[in-house]
Order: sequence, then C-alpha cells, then structure tokens
Amino acid sequence: MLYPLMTETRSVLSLNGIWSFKMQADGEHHDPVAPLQTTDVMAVPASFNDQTANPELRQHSGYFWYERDFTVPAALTDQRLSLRFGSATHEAWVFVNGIAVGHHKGGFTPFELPINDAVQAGANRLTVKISNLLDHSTLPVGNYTETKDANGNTVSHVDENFDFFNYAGLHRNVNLLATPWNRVEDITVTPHIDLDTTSADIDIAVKTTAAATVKVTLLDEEGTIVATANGADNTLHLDNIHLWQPLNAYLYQARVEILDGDTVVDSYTEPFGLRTIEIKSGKFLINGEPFYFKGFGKHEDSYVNGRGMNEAVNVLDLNLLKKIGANSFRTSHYPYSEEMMRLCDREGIVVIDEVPAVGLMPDFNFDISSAFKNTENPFWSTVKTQAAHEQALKEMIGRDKNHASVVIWSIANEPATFLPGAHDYFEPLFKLARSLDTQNRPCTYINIMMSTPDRDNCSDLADLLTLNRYYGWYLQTGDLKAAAAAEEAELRTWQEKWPDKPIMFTEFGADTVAGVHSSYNEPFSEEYQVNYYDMNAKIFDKIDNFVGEQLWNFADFQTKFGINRVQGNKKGIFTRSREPKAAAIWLSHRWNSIPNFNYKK
Ligand code: BDP
Repeated sequence: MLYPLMTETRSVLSLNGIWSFKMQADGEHHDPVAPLQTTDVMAVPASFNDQTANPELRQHSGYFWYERDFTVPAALTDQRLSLRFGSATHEAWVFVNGIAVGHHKGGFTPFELPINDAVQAGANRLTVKISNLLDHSTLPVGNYTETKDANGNTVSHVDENFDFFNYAGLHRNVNLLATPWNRVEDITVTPHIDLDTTSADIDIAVKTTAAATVKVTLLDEEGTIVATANGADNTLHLDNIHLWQPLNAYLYQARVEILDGDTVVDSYTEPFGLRTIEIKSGKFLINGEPFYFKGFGKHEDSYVNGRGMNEAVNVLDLNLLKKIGANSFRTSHYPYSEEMMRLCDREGIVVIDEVPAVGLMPDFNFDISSAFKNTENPFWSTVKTQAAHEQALKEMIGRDKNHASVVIWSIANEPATFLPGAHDYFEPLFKLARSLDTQNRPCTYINIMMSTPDRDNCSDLADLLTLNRYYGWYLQTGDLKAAAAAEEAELRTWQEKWPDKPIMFTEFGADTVAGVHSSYNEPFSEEYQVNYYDMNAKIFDKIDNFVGEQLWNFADFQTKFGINRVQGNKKGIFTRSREPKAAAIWLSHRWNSIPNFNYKK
C-alpha cells in the first residue's frame, strides 16, 4: 500500500488535531447519524488512554467514539476522495455524515476508504467508532471475558496475554486524500544486484486502477535521472550503483507516472535502496559481508502519546541508538508507523519487521519454570487467530515490501512452539510470507525460552534462529554464573543442531529501576544490569554462528497492572523519558568497538 504523498496530481490534507471523543459506557449505544453528544476531546494521533485524567476511561475495554468536522475544498470534488488511517487500534468503523464508509480490523496497519458518495464540497462530519477488544481470534491475543453489571448490562474485560499496555485509539495520521481516478495503486521494487560488477537490474511493477500508459524514471540522491522505461512491468539497468549500507544509507527514487499523451494524469515517487541479503554457512550477509546485529527490541511507547505516533521521540530514539553504537532494532511486537520505517530507510537502520502476533501461548505469566512442565496443552487446536494472522502478514508485507531497512520478517513473537500443533499452524504462514515478498527476505519467528533445541517444533521453518532468553533473570535469578553455564550450553546445542542457521538473541534483559544501586549485585540494581549484559557478551563472543544481540528493551515501557511490574517494564537501557541507565555507558563501550561487518571471522 502506497504511503500518502503530496505530488503534482495528489493532495494530502491532514485531519490530525483535536477531535471530540466519547467512551461508550456499558449498555449505551450511539447512532452516528446524529452528532456525538460530548464535551470530551482527544488529540490525534495518540492513544486516548494517557490523555485522560479519568482512571475508568483509561482502563475501559470496549467501544469509543471519535468525531470531527472537516472541509472538502470544492476544487477537489472531481477527484477520487478517500480517508486514510495510518492505524486505528484495534478495530474501526468509519462514518461520513452518518453514512458508513468502511471498517478495518487490525490495529497496526493502514487502511483507505473511498468517500465520494458520502461527502459534499464544504462542511462534513467524520465519525469513527473504535474497539480495543482483543480475544483468541485477534492479534495481539487477549483473554476476553464478560460479566453483568447491576443493571444487567454486559461488561467486557480484556486481560492482555502479553507484556505491554493495551493502548488504543487513532494512533497514526488521519488524512483526506484526493487522487486522480485513474491512478497508481501500488509499486513493487525488486532489485537484482551484482556485487562484483556493482550493477543492478531493478524490476519495477506498477499496479494501476485501469489500463494506462506508464512511465518510470529512476533518480539518484542528487535528483539526476539514471534510467527510464515505459510500461507497467519493467526491468531497469543501473551501472556503478550506490549500495544502501547499514548506517550509510543511499536512496534512489522511482518516479512513476501515468500519461495521457503529454499530460501527466498521476504521479507518485517511491524511495528504494539497493542492498543484498543472504544467509550462508551460519552467517547473515548484507551486501555480501557478514553483518553483526547490535540493537534492541523496542516499543512504540512514550509519555502522554502512549502508543501514538511521536515523530520527535522516533528521531531521538534513532539518535540514541546510533550514539550507543547500535545498528538495528525489531519492531516488537507489531508493525511500527510508516513514518518510522521511512526514517529507518533514510538513517540506515536495519529492521526486523514483526506482525502483531504476540500472546500466542496458553497463559502469559512470569513463571517460566512451570511452563517448562506444561507440554501437552491443546492451545494450537483451540486458538482462532489463523485468519487474522494471514491478514496481518499480507498487510505488513504489502506496506513494507520496498523498505531497504527491512531485512527479516518476524512472523510471531514467542509463540508456544514447544506445544504440539505449532508446526501445522506456522507452516502455511511461512509459505504465505515467502510468497508475498518479491525480495525473498529471510523469515523467522521469535523463539520463547521454553522452546529449547529438544522441545521446539518449528525451527526447520525459520531461516535463522532468533532467540529470547532470560538466563539470570526469569531463570537462575541473580546467579550469573549458573546462568552463563546454562546459556552457553543451550547456544552450543542450537549451533550443533543447525550449523548453517545464524543465531541471534532478539531479547535478553533484566528489570532495572534507575537509581537503585547495590554492592551485592542485586537484581533490579543498575550494577546487576551491567553485570548481566557483561555475562551475556562473553558467551556471545564464544559462539561462531552468533550474529547479533538485540536486547530487551531500548526504554522502559508501560504494561498492564501486575505484581511483577512497577509502573511498567523496567528492562530499558534508557528510562521511559530516555535518560541512560549505567548499562547504556557499558553498552556504548562494547558496541562502539564492534564493527557492523566481519565481527565474527
Ligand atoms: C518476553 C516478551 C516481551 C516481554 C519480556 C519481559 O517477548 O514482550 O516484555 O519477555 O518479560 O517474554 O520483559
């Protein structure tokens, strides 16, 4: 799906700002034919949860209404008008002047709804009903229950089956788009790069809404035309190419035009980078060289905005990431905003892109040792997320397929692959992901601690082994010596079992309350976090096929209430307000001395 761009043929009008807002109380209904009766307001884009001073609203599970007026310029009414939502979390029903114009389920991908039949030039009213409900058919997976209140009304409850707060609302940009009727609908860029001759054949496939005369122009970073072609399916040849390199990005632009004689009917410009990705003999190669991942699992999470897009925080986060010597992150546990993905392309940040498939386990809790015993749970025969999972993969890959920054698709975070039935669940999803990506990026799932080499059922499906391990935290708590022995033994077993698959950690970490110190290496202290990372690093450096360390987490983040969380998860290297803990200094020394390439000889 194309990002909304203003071009000579296209207008993008922002509908961000202050909207009217109303929580739908249990037993209440609202007919969008009438304007919303409310005095509450909410800023968009942002989660609604942390904009309110009302605890009941912050924690409410159910339905919410957003509404605003907007004006359609008369000059645009001859064009195709649509509303485009960067995301609406988790489900949205959209009405214009009381008329239903569309619906979308899935809280982390964009959708676009045509509205010509519902609008007029001048004043219009836009109403959006949002649900934040999750259950065993949605991604993420929530535990849904109902009770009755004193008036007999149904009260919904969602218990997150995952470790981040269920923020909701209009999280990303809302735009009114005016485009030509005959327009470019999609562009797929597939480079075939010859590193020896530094040349490339670039397939550019253009999807238009009707048969059209298509012209493609490739421009380099200076804006100089480097190739042109006519037709919707072309291969353009480039010599002396500039590669997109980690932390040294180079972006070309593909300008795609629909022509009617000399008249430009539609015009759209898609940025893209040239880089290769290959897995060979246990190494992860970018542009032919063994790459070492240094970085983080992150969250879209900041004060007040919640999970809502916060571009200033995105810029700061990437600056901190570069300063600390990192080169990559994972979009744990859902696709991040399109703005963040474009920023990563431009900054040369390497990204593992993840669908919101989190919570695919019987019962999320912190007692890992009990789950080790639970080997026969029929979870995979009862869960109903297959359709949502397919849709989420299609929408993520459809949206992000052209991003040079994306080097791996993550098909799930910590699914219970140690339980029977996991392979049957995942095999078709891996097939689907591979069929959707013309760039053939490696696919993986993020392996949970209980899925040890002897118990995991799915590692044959993944192109590399991406492990979340908490030795020294959830297991061997406070005993780094015992943790080190167990961790090294497990890594060696994986390497023996799959000698050609690169191995990396996609999570490892220790909750650390900034300002807590200890002379006794106590868990939760800043000293323990440093020693924990030091212990891990020594093991990583001993394992030949270990190709990267993405720790958990970049910053402290908000979670549901619970006895294991004090105002959220404290495994950040930075606090939630992005101040460094002691581990940031330690990591900066380590990572700034590890090259991006050829670290492991
Ligand atoms: C893993 C999850 C992550 C959690 C983390 C933790 O993938 O979402 O936040 O552990 O417990 O299980 O900190």
